[in-house]
Amino acid sequence: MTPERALKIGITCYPSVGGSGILASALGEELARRGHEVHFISYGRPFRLPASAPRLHFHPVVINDYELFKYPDYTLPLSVKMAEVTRDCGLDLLHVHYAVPHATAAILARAMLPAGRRPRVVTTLHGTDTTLLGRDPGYGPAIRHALMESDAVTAVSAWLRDETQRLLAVDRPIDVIHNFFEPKVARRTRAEVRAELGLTDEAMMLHLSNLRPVKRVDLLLEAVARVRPRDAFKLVILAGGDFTPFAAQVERLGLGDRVVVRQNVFEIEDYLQAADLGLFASESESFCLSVLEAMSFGCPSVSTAVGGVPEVVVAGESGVLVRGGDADALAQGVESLLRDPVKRAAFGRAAQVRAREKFSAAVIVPEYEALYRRVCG
Ligand code: GMT
Repeated sequence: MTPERALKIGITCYPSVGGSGILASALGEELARRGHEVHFISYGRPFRLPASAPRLHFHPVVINDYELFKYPDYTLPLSVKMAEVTRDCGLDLLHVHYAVPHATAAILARAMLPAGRRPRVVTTLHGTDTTLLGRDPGYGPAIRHALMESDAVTAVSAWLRDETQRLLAVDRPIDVIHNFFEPKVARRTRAEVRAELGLTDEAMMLHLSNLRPVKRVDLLLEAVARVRPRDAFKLVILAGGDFTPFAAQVERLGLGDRVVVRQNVFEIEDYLQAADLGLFASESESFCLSVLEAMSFGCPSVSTAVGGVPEVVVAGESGVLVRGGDADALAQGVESLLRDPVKRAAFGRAAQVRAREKFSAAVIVPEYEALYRRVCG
């Protein structure tokens, strides 16, 4: 049997803190490790991408801020760069993460190239590109067009696939390829991290997110304030956004000595391995990569059962899921795990096994490779 030819893949994502960029970076790294040539095309180097690795390339998109325009445009220079890299490096396909504006730019790039040099376009939907922007009449029709014109569309959960088909009336097939997480080795010991956070005997409750309104950090703090006994835990927040708007609420709820915030942390593994439970109160979540990151370290979470989260966590087995918007239920879920370390450990073990068996690179990356082979013919 002849070995399959390595592919030349362009990847576009948001390079800053955010689940879609994290996933796209990890995918690019894994594809390059498997022998493919991977070209990232974006306005900045994705923050979790290694500084250098074999077969991994980065092509910056330069955006000029012309006085003529009130708002600088990114879509056109991105499409020109995509076309240029496809032509110069002989890319087989462009895989764009988050539809806006990446899918539109890829469709335009493909149209700019002569027949025979055109790349296949694969669009991966991550969540708010459908659930927020898809509802916006100023974006919806353009997103729908880009999805209909893509050679393949994937969604990170079955829930997101169904939402996309419903909200955008997209009657084409959408492949579900769940997210994956490949934990790196922590740099510090659990004891070192706990000492840095000022933890003694308390359980470490962890929340990590970009703190956008959809994450309902306000609800999360309300829930934490109801947890008893209050000296049984500390809440550690790894903030990929500005926490200062929540400082007043922390004070009002008397949580000043219970909450520790770390801003823009790169070594998340250090904190994940030290955590005893995760807490997530999102009002919408297509997947929730952070829950999976915690699971990979044997850390079970209490989370709202919204969107695709029930596809990640098996309630009562690998974590606790509660009704969205319910601070009491979140607090009770946390207490149930704080009170019962044996149950917590059992959930943690089940979570880690599930993360490895369902959502590891070894399971998910071949699904993307199979999809690429399918569209490339
Ligand atoms: O809204 C965010 O949290 C960012 C957004 C993104 O595109 O970076 O996250 C979405 O994609 C993540 C990776 O696939 C998913 O884990 C998140 O659940 C999803 N967020 C929402 O659906 C709100």
